[in-house]
Amino acid sequence: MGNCCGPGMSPEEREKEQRSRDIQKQAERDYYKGQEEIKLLLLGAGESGKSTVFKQMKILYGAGFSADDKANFRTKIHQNVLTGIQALCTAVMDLGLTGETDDDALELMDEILNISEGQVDLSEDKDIGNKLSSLWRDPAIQAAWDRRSEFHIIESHAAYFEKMDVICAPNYEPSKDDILASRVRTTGVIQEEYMIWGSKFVIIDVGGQTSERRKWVHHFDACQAILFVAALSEYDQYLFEDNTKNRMVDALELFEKICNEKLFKETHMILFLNKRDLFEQKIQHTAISSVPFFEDYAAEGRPENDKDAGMEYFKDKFMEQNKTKAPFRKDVFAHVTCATDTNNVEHIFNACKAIILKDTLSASGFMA
Ligand SMILES: Nc1nc2c(ncn2[C@@H]2O[C@H](COP(=O)(O)OP(=O)(O)OP(=O)(O)O)[C@@H](O)[C@H]2O)c(=O)[nH]1
Ligand SMILES: [Mg+2]
Repeated sequence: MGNCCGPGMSPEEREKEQRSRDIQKQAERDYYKGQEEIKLLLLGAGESGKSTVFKQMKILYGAGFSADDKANFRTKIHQNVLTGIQALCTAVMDLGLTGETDDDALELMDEILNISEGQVDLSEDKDIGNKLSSLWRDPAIQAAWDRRSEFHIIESHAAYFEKMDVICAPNYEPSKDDILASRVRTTGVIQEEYMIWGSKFVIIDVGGQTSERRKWVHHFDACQAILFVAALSEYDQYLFEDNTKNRMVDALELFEKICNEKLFKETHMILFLNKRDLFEQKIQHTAISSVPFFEDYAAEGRPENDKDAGMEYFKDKFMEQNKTKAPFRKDVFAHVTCATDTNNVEHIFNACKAIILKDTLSASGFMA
């Protein structure tokens, strides 16, 4: 847009121009308010962080978590802790790590493996916190943790394992961070409505595991933007539902399908390269080029263990999946995110405001 209030204008012209701009701004504000609804669809593979972004929307734009929500999350967190430690105990056996510890610890692992999912009120047994903490510090369990890319475990749950005494205490009430770290696989579709930037938003969360993906198509129409979430940190991990499929390769293939999908020709594509915090930790000890599929990382002389070079490499890989061509060339707006960090999500979401609203504005004639 040119400078409309240029030096050659008379004071009257300048005033008229200013008035016209004010009217346009007000109309834009009214337009946002009158907007029927803006649909945002969260897509991405299982465990990429979609529901975590969805929870952040509730924190940022909704009522937050009620006492009932917290009680539910408490049960989920207990399940997460138990499942996580049980996965580590099983890995000690499967990976032949029993020699790293003593008989007492092995007996304790047996005891923990025998707790069934129904018995998950960990706060009922006052010793359980100590038992789980001592197992977490056990050398065989730590050796299994170091090899966690070889079995399924939620990496961010190390934060729970570090504070087992708090989580297993009788009056434990999960904090906001504990709730954001919890993991419940989404099945089906969940949606919530919020007023954001003066407009009604409908945010839709779906399950990302392969069996869930066929349900997505029912929500493909009439969404203004897609937030595609991909976990940067999962370059050395395999799918929960198929332990032969590398998670990053799966995410790239999925993004290729979504980005080039004809139904999304007019839909804005926002890419969240998520789990930045876990990626930054992992890249210090797991070279990207050491993972089959990503050997080309080293080919162009990129520095190993360099988080910025690593992020750029994966970002380029996602961008290469965009095969759309002019005049329908799609812009993909990529952001590196940490979905468990409320400030980060708020900041990035605000940065997406213009993109999300641009379509509706241009349809109304406010933007070229
Ligand atoms: N450390 C860390 N953990 C994250 C981040 N984003 C998500 N997580 C955790 O990763 C796990 C999986 O996240 P979800 O939001 O449940 O993943 P999802 O994409 O909804 O998975 P499905 O429902 O199976 O499709 C949860 O335990 C989250 O707390 C992140 O940026 N950093
Ligand atoms: Mg989910």
